[in-house]
Amino acid sequence: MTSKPCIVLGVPVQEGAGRLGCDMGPSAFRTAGLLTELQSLGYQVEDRGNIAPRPLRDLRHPNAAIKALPETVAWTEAIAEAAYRAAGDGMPIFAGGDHSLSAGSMSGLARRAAEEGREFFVLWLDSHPDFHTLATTTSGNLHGVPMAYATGREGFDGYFPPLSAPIKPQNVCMMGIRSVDPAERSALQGAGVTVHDMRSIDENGVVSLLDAFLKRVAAADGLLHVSLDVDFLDPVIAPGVGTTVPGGATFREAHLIMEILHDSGLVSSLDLVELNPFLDERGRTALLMVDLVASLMGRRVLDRPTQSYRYTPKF
Ligand code: Z70
Ligand code: MN
Ligand code: MN
Ligand code: MN
Repeated sequence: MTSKPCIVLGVPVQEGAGRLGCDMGPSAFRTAGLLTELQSLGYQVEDRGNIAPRPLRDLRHPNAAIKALPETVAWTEAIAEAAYRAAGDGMPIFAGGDHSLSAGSMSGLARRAAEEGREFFVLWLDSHPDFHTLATTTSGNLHGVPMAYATGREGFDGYFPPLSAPIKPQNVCMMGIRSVDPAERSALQGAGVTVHDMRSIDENGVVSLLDAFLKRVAAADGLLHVSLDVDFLDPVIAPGVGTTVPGGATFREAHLIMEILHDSGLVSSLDLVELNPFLDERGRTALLMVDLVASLMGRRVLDRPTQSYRYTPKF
């Protein structure tokens, strides 16, 4: 994977979700052992503490449904800058915080990748595509817009920070999708994003779908950002999230994805988002998320790599 240090950044943003509680996410990840797990896997770990938002500006948008636009913009500015800096120092791990944080993480990381002349890819593990623009969101919860913003869809100019390096939709692979609003569905049609819904996972299995994407990342010698929303997982195993959607990834599918990602050696950054400790049961969702990070970073049951790759990782 990487011998660079892991840089943990807490992002206690909650204004993008429809309810309170994600601000406790960074604490819950630390309490669940995020740092010690990484250290015990042999990584050097730097905890940069929690990011704070920039000062608020007065911003209004014609879509009256939108909630907390000044707050989300203030967070995005701060997160993007921290992401850009951290990507130069090691492997950034963003411990959220709601999914609006990915507007900042992806834009800052993509800017760094572009400066380094590297192609930037995203594996989006979520029940939602989060592909609304400011004009199309009906809930007004801005955790529903980060992918549209980071890929340079229209309508963010004058509100969100200008994008220096929009992510190519062709470089985005979504898995676990099962809750899509009508405007997102039509925007995804022909956008170029690879979307694997749960039906596709059931029909094909996670291994072949992930393999096909990782081959493309490897062929481009790309950087791979993984954005893991708690609601990717089935709510039976991960209840600590505000938007539970039935029919999610199983414990075994999620760990297998993480193990394959580890063996690929391609992952360069990670978002952990939407954990709501107020809704969790005795920390089990936080603990599961930390266990998944451990699998992603190289923990394995037996000392053998997963057997599935047909692409050639570039170590
Ligand atoms: C819905 C909306 C969403 C995350 C829920 C849900 C969006 N499409 N995103 N949880 N991470 O309200 O726009
Ligand atoms: Mn999401
Ligand atoms: Mn989601
Ligand atoms: Mn365990």
